[in-house]
Amino acid sequence: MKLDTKTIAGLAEHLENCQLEARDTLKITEQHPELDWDDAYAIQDEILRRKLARGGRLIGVKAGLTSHAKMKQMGVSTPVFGFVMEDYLVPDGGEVATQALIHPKVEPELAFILGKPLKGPGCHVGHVLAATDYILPGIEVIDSRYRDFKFDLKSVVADNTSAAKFVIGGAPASPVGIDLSTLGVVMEKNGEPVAFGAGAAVLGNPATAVAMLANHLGARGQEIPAGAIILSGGITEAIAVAAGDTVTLRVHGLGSTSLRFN
Ligand code: 0L1
Ligand code: MG
Repeated sequence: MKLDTKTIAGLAEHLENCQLEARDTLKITEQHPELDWDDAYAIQDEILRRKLARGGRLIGVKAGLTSHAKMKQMGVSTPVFGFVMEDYLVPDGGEVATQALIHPKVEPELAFILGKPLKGPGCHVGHVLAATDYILPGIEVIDSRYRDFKFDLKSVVADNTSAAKFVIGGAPASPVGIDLSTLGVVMEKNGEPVAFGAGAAVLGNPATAVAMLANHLGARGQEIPAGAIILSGGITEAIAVAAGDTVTLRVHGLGSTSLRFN
């Protein structure tokens, strides 16, 4: 690690305040070009610690930048991992206060709900399918705290991978027997299809992203507990939204979920 504990705590406080006050900032590597991967995840961990200390509840984890479309959109080449809190979850068909966000975008994802804990290293797709109770359509609302979404990967990790809100819903189904690679998704904004794809866009199979996430946490001595919600990453590029927009995600055989920005 290149940063000391005080600097990590200060950067976590700064980034979390930007989230809580819906204001943007320059990427933190401008001030701290020496910041390394361990520093970036330590800042993310400190943001989580702050939320838990205030009574927040951790309900899941997420993989980001898992599709080639998304990697190309952001000019990066590796996935990143973050967490989601209970107050990020929007009821299916519910509303998101746009004013509480900086510049939200939406991503069509698959959510995995674990029936059993998942732990790396050595986690693979078979383990993910065996541990998953059910999968559901999920829309992630990302809201980078960095001005104009201009960042590098380490700054994004420190900023908890732009996590802000998400909705899940539709018809839960066991992933066993479903070909997740050919699972088709259509995301609509105000009734118009704006993004299409299939599960294969996420590293060939969204369960691969979940296995990578379990291995990432396993390398840090952590497991994903039973009951956790896992967002496996955007299947298409992210789509910008504004107040008044309604977004619906339809996934073949798994129904639909939606939210509205007020
Ligand atoms: O969930 C995601 O793929 C977001 C990763 C962070 C990058 C971004 O803000 O687009
Ligand atoms: Mg995402």
